[in-house]
Amino acid sequence: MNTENINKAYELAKEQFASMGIDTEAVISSLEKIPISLHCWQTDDVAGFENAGDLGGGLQVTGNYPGKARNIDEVRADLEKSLSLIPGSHKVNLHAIYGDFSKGQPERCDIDTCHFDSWIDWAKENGVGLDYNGTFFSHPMADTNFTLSSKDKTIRDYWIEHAKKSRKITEYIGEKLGRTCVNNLWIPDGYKDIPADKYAHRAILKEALDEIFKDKYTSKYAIDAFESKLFGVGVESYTVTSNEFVLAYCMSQPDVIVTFDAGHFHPTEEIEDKLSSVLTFKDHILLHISRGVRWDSDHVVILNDQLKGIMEQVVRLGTDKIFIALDYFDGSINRCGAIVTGMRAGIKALMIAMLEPLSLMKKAEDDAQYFERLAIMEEAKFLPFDAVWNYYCMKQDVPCGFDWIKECSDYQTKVAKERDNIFNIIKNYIGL
Ligand code: RNT
Ligand code: ZN
Repeated sequence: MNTENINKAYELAKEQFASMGIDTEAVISSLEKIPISLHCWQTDDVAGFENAGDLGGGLQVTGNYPGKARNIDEVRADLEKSLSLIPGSHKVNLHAIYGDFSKGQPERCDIDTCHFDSWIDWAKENGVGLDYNGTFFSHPMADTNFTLSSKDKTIRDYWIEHAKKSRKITEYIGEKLGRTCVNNLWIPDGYKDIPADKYAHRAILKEALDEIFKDKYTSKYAIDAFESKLFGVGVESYTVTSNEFVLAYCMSQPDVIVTFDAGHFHPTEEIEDKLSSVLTFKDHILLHISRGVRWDSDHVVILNDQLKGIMEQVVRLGTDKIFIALDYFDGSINRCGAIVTGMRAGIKALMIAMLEPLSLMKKAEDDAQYFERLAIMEEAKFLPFDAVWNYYCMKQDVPCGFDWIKECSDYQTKVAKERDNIFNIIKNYIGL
C-alpha cells in the first residue's frame, strides 16, 4: 500500500476519533502490548511430535492441504513466518506433544521441563511469550475416553502425573521468560451414549484435581486455567467437564481460573455474556477464541459479530484481566494463512473495541437515553477503523491491507514443494 495515502487517511481518522475524545496514538501504543496467544497446533492439525497416529479426544480436523509441518523445525518456521505478518507482540501456545523430543520420546507422564528448553530459547530469540497445555488425548492411555476421571486407578494416576508435570513445566517457562505462562487443562472425558451414573466420574475428577492443584506455585509467572466443553465427536452424550462442573470447581479454588472456549456451548450461546459474570468473582479468565459453524467445528477465527462482541468485553472489563488465546484447526486451507487470518482478526477486533466511543455510550445509558445509546452504537460501527489499522501495520513494519495474502500463499507453495518432496518425506520419516 502507498505510504503517503496511509498517512493521509490516518491523519483524517485521527481527527475524527479525537473529536469524540478518543486518542488513536494512545490506542495504538496500548494495542501493541496486548498479547494474543497463537496456538501452535494450527500448523500441523494438532498432530504433535509423537507420531501417535490418529487425533483423539473427540477432536476433529478436516482437510489435507499440502505443506503441513511435520517436525519442530517446520512448526517453528511456520510460526515465525506467521508472526512476521502480524502486528504487535504476542505469545505462542504450546501443547505437551510439541515438546523437543530430539533426545528420545518420553512417556506423557515423563514429559518434563527439559523438553521445553529449546522452546524457551526460541521464544527469547523471537520476542514472544509462551503458554502451555498438557495433552490428554491422542494416546493409548486415553483410548477409553477417560483420563483424569477414569475409574481405573492406573490410567488416572498416569494422567495426574502428566497434569502435575504440566504445572511444573508452566512454572519453569514462566520463570525463565519472566512472563506469565498460563497452563490450560482440558480433558476429553465422556461417553458416546447415555451413562447410567453421571455423578461417579465427576466425583473421581474432583479428587484428581484436588491432588493436581494441591501445591501452590512459587512463581508469580504461572497461572492455572480449566476448560469446560459441551461435547466431543464420539463423546456426544456426556462430558464430565461440563460448564457447571468447571465453573463450580474454579469457584472452589481461588487460584484456578475458568477457560471459556467460544465453541464449547450451544450454538446460540455466546461467551461474551459470561465474562462479566465470572469476573465479578474471579480475577482472571482465559479465552479460547474459536468459530463454530453449526457445531464445535473450530473454523478459522474471522472478524464477525461474535469476535467483536468478545473483544468489546475484553476491552471494557480490562485487558489485564483476560488472557486471550486462539483455538481452531483447519487443515483444508493454507495453514499459515489460517493462523494469520485469525490473529489479524483478533487484533482488529481488539482495536475496534478500543476505538469505540464508550464514554458516549455509557453516558447515554446513565441518562436512560436508550435510543441515543443504540444510535451511537450503530454509527460507531462505521468509524474509519481501517485507516488506523493500516497505519498500525505500517508502524509495526508488517504488511497492510491485502498485502500479506500473496506473501502467505507464496510461502506455503514454497514449503509445500520442499516438504512434500518424496526424498524429504523419507528423510523426515527416518528422522534425518
Ligand atoms: C478441545 C479444547 C482444547 C483443544 C486444544 C487442542 O475441544 O478446545 O482447548 O482444542 O487443547
Ligand atoms: Zn479450547
